[in-house]
Amino acid sequence: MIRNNWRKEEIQEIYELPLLELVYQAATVHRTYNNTAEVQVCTLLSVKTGGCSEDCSYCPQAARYHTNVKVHPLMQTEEVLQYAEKAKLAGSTRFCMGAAWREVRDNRDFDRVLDMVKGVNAMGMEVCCTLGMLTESQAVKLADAGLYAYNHNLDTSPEFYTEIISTRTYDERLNTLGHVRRAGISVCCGGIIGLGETHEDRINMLQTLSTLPEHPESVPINALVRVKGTPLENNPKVDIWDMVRMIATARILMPKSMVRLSAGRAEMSIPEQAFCFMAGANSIFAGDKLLTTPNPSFEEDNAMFGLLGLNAMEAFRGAKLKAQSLEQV
Ligand code: SAM
Ligand code: DTB
Ligand code: SF4
Repeated sequence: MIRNNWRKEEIQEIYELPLLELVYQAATVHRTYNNTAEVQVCTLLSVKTGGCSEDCSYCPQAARYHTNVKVHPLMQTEEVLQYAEKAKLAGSTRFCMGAAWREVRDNRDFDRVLDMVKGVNAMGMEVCCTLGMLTESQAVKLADAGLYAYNHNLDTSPEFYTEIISTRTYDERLNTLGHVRRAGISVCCGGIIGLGETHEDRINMLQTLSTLPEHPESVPINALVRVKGTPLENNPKVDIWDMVRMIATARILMPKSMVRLSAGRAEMSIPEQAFCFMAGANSIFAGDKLLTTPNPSFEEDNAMFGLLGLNAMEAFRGAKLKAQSLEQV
């Protein structure tokens, strides 16, 4: 049963289960609702890099921190489509374009992003964007251009959020998510662990996600990538068991969502990643770069998939399953 009324105490009870019992329960939910051999393969491209006005303390692209990220204005459409083609040939079915913007403005850059969306959509890939805050009419324009999904993370709990970001509010994030949902775009929304939050903050973030009117179709769980020059550069490395616990709890709360083992894989061994798949992760970012930081290569991931008996999920699988379940109602 899909529930949107999870209480904090119930989530805490799941989150605090002995680790192997938690993984067992999550794996059971996973095989009840999903094909456990299938993993969605997404590729990210930073189409506008660095120079961002925000103060997100984890982010290497914020202009105010002195990181090694080179500022790059919005890429040309042709070049982006070449990257998308390469990602498709390497087996990706979702292509996600990221821009270091606070919000979308109605200008020529946005028109160019709409062209990119049309181009990637025409290649038969699921096209996703993460461009910051959106108005309702911008969400509709993206949907009309063929945008399949929009990524906008809550990042952490409502309570801890102000410790991490001061230049925008949690409610603004939730408003954008509402605009995306109402425009009929698939919602991709998750968070980061390792920011210095407590277990309670993680539980509260999971509660916010799992009590949205509809669960996000994708829930990325990122381990903080500690980038030199950001305020969080000296945070301790995320413990693998914390990642497993987070993924397993997300899987139990949101049985049908794609739970994405997102940032942080470059610092994880294959056995560690295998544990995350066991705990219900069924999506990854592939390709040797996330937005600005390293990630395992396509070759390494293909070898891992071979070893673990995993297959890349076909494109539009989520949409097809949703249509089928609506037919059955
Ligand atoms: N500027 C837009 C925004 O903030 O919505 C889109 C791009 S932003 C880089 C997308 C997401 O990447 C953030 O919300 C955050 O969850 C994640 N992210 C950024 N830097 C990260 C890091 N160092 N480690 C892990 N995740 C990170
Ligand atoms: C998400 O949840 N993680 C991705 C994607 N959505 C946009 C971004 C991770 C960024 C990691 C730091 C970087 O490479 O700059
Ligand atoms: Fe800018 Fe997004 Fe990075 Fe925040 S997370 S600084 S909004 S690019």
